[in-house]
Formats: sequence, structure tokens, C-alpha cells
Amino acid sequence: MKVEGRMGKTALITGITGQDGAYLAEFLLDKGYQVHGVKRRSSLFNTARVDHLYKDPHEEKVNFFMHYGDLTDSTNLIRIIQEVQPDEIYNLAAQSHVKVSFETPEYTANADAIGTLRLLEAIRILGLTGRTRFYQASTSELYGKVQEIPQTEKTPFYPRSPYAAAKLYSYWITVNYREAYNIFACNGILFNHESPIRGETFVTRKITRAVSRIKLGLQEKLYLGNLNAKRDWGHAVDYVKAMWLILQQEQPEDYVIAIGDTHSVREFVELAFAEVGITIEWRGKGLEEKGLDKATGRVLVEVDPCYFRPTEVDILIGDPTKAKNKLGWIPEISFNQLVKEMMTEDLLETKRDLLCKREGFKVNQYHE
Ligand code: NDP
Ligand code: GDR
Repeated sequence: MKVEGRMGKTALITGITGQDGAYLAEFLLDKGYQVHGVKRRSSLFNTARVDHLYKDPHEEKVNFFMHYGDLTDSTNLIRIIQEVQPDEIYNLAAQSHVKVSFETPEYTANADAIGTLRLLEAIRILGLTGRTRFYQASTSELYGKVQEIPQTEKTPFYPRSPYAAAKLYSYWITVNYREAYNIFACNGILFNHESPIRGETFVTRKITRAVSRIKLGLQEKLYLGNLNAKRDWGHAVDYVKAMWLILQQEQPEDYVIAIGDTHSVREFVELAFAEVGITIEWRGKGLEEKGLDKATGRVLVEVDPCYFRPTEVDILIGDPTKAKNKLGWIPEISFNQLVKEMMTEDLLETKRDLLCKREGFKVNQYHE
């Protein structure tokens, strides 16, 4: 594709159809960027999160383009980068589910580790080392079996899943290409960040969706794995801003992006139910633990070991001091606001499903 009349900067986002890709695309378009995204071919439409950004390519001043591609296909990545000549690449594409990575470890390594290498090599092959800045979506999962609390840019890594091991490779290959070839390549070590468009099988969205459906009578119970896991949860809108700031600095560096606070899965469940006026009372221990509606005694939450991971990350809490001082990054959305917003949106979605069901239309079921 030949793209005419570039005014501002051009960005290429891999993983544009995901949670972060969608928010980042919107953010960059607002800043006047021309945004290109890599989307995978899928048997069903997979662009719901970015459909509102799409403009008919025949219109004038179109600034948003999608390219079919895959991180496992280097020829395709080289061609897209050659066509787009991006000022900035944000590598957000990944098999991003930790539990699923135990089931698809080889594919996860291919996409999440070697995929990053393919992009960095493409920058080198195309002679773009002096032009194209590169952002790598690194993760708090790198800390895994935590060596220090809170975790900083200097805390040693100890990955606990095929996903984290693959991301460890990507972290270091990004550092290596920066040092070896002078590419402006940076890692954002982002702690968990969520939103109403979070994938439905990550624990926060699974909870807010289930609580809405239980409240409105579309679901009986919520089955979860480890209720004691603790995460430093922020809002994706705040976190995509940090990605951009990282690439606007004078020197390429790596940054921890986190709130600096931690909450358990159990606490998230309690807050989500509180949003619909239900107080949860916990009874029993371990696999027998249940969450009951305090008012009625009805069991609403149970533990299902199928959601346990072979190796778990028990607690994460990041120290965002460097990002605050050097990037001036200040997150604006609190944990409580995040839960509230996710609940509001999922209640709306569930009401829509309920209406469809009442009118005799099929309501989609999702299977994990
Ligand atoms: P999502 O799972 O929502 O999105 C992942 C994106 O990657 C989707 O667009 C997906 O496409 C795409 N993708 C997956 N495999 C491939 C592939 N082989 N080739 C091309 N595209 C692919 O993740 P998030 O938006 O939450 O996260 C963005 C990135 O940040 C990921 O790399 C994740 O590992 C990392 N990260 C996320 C954190 C979080 O808390 N959200 C924290 C730290 C890091 P499709 O829509 O077709 O599935
Ligand atoms: P995580 O997110 O593994 O931190 O990776 P997830 O929401 O999947 O799990 C968080 C914690 O909740 C526990 N848990 C459950 N998790 C899921 N998915 N489903 C359950 O039923 C359930 N019950 C308990 C988990 O064991 C875990 O401890 C996310 C992803 O976005 C990664 O891509 C990213 O790198 C990290 O966050 C930072």
C-alpha cells in the first residue's frame, strides 16, 4: 500500500486488535499520528475493539490502516515495515494468557519471543536502525517468583511460565539490539492493567462479567482458581500513555509501569459484588472455600482447580518511581474506579444480552 501525504509521525502497532492496541491506537490518532496496525486473519471478525477508529479508505484524511500479518511470519513483517516506514513500532502482539502458555508453550515462544526478534531484525535489514523507535511490551510476569518487594527496574527476574520465559527472551533481545545496533529500543515492564475491553478470560473481566450475569440471572456461579494471588492492577488507558512517553525520551531506557499497590483476587471479587449490592462471606478453606451471598446464604463463588497454574506468581507490586520522575507519568484511574467502570460496562452488556434472550435471540456463550 502506498500511503500519501504524511504530516505527523507514523506508528505501527502489532496486536492492534487487543486491549492495549485499541487504546494505544486511539491515543496516537488523537496526537495526530498516522496509525498502522497488524491484524491476524481470523475466521470471524476480530476487530471489534478498533471498529470505531475505522474510516472508509476512499474518504479523505484517512489516518488508520490495517495490514494482515502475524508475528510468526518474518517475510510478512518485513514487507509491512518496508511499506509503512514507521517512526515508532509498538510490539504489543502476543499469546498473552499465562495459563494458556502452559498448554501452547512452543507457539507462545514463537510469537512472544522470536516474534520480537523478527521485528528487530526487520528494522536492521531495512536500514531503519537510526529512524524507527521500538517499544517492547514487557511484563511484571518476568519477576515471577518474586525476589524483592516492591519490584523495580533492577529487581532480578525469575519467570514462572512459558509465557514469562518467552517474554524474558524478548526483554533481553530488545536490550541487546539497543546496545549492539544503537536502535532506540525500550522495554515497558508493565504490571497488570485492565479495562472494560479486557479479554474475557483474564481474571478481572471474568469476575466483572460473571457478577453482572449472576446479578441479572444469566449465570448461577463463578468458578475461580487461586483466590489468594495478588496483583498490582491499573487501568489500560493510563498504561498506553506510558508506552508513548517511553518512546519520546532523549535516551532509550526500560521502565516499570505500575500503581505501587496490590490486591488479591478475593478482594476483587468482593468489590465487584459490592457494586451490585451483594456482600460476599467466605466459608471453608482451600478447595472447599466458597463465597456466599451474606444476605441469602446462596453460594455464588467456588474454587475449581482447573484454573490453577502448574507454577503460580503469588504476589506482584511494582515501584513506578523511575517512570514518575523521568517520564512524568502519573496514573489517573484508581483501583476502585477501575472495578466500578468494568462493572458498569459489563452490567450494560449483560442487560443487552438479557434483552436479546427475552426477545428469543441467541445469546453467545463463551467457553474457556
Ligand atoms: P491481548 O491478549 O488483549 O491482545 C493481544 C494481541 O496480540 C491481539 O491483538 C492478538 O490478536 C495479537 N496476537 C496474538 N498472537 C499474535 C500473532 N502470532 N501475530 C500477530 N498478532 C498476534 O493483550 P493486551 O492488549 O492485554 O496486552 C498487550 C501486550 O502487552 C501483550 O504482549 C501482553 O503480553 C503484554 N502485557 C499485557 C499486560 C496486561 O496486563 N494487559 C501487562 C504486561 C504486558 P487477536 O485479537 O487476533 O487475538
Ligand atoms: P496474569 O493475569 O496471569 O497476571 O497475566 P490473569 O488475570 O490471567 O491472572 C491473575 C491472577 O488471578 C489468578 N486467578 C485466575 N486467573 C484467571 N485467568 N482465571 C481464573 O479463573 C483465575 N482464578 C484465579 C491467576 O492464577 C493469577 O494469579 C496478565 C496478562 O495480561 C499477561 O499478558 C501480563 O503479562 C500480566 O497480566 C502482567
